[in-house]
Amino acid sequence: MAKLPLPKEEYLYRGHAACPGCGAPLAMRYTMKALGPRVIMNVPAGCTPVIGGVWPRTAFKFDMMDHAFESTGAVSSGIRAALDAKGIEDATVLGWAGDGGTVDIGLQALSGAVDRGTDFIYVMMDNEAYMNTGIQCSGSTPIGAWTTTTPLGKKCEIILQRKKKIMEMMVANGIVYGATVNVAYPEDFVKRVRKATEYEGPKFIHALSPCAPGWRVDTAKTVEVARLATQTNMFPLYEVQGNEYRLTKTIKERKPVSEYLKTQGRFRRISEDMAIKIQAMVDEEYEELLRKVEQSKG
Ligand SMILES: Cc1ncc(C[n+]2csc(CCOP(=O)(O)OP(=O)(O)O)c2C)c(N)n1
Repeated sequence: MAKLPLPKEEYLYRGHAACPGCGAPLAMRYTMKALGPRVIMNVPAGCTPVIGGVWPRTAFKFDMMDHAFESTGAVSSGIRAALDAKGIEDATVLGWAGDGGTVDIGLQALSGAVDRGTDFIYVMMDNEAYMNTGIQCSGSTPIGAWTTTTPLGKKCEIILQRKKKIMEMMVANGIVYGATVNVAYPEDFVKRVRKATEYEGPKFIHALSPCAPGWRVDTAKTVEVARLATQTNMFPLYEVQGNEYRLTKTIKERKPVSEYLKTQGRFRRISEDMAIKIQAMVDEEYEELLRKVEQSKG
């Protein structure tokens, strides 16, 4: 892939309060490099407002508004309406929430904002659990993962749940542009967020972002692990314009899912049988994605 020169500007000061190895500051840096400083970011409870640090100091070099957990979509529509009323056209409204705040608790407000056709970008920072309150399972926790609310007993079946298909839900809801991105691929990340700015209306970015304590990973390895998620097709990278799908990263030599699973303590109790089932599920979902890509070409 041709390398995109990343803008030098940084919108996150050093000394922020993220854990070592956290993907969220990377996701924020790449998003802000793509959008520049004319951004009004609104964030519910979760890791992100904590990463900014304790008032009166902040690590963020941009406007950020903190609000109630369920409201990211509604607050985004409100900010957009206020900007429109004032005739301000050059600012981007950025809704930013964790997976819990998106696929579960904030889903209704997000759906409403998309339904209203709000001109905004929504980034779902997916660390695959409610991390800020101590690693509880969310609707985006992947199949087979340990969390504090899905403890691993002898019967692993209790955690055989799939991630909610949030991109599919958003496409059905009527987004004008959607993309999956991964902090392990910065150039692609910046490209997709930049592309989102070219469209008017609701845009949805699904960003995979590791959490070292939650995924039970060495803090130095999180980017490596995130990259494996895409190299194994656990988290394929693609974009959707209207209903048209396009792969944004083609993996020439796909690695087995077991390689991804074994890098993380949260999957440590997965049996061989279950790993085979997960591989089959990943293959099936990837085939489904390829079918959509093919149909889009025709
Ligand atoms: C309505 C409501 N329910 C629960 C909480 C408690 N709470 C604060 S942060 C958080 C976890 C957020 O998880 P997620 O949205 O996945 O973001 P992350 O912490 O992983 O960044 C929870 C449950 C809250 N603040 N408001």
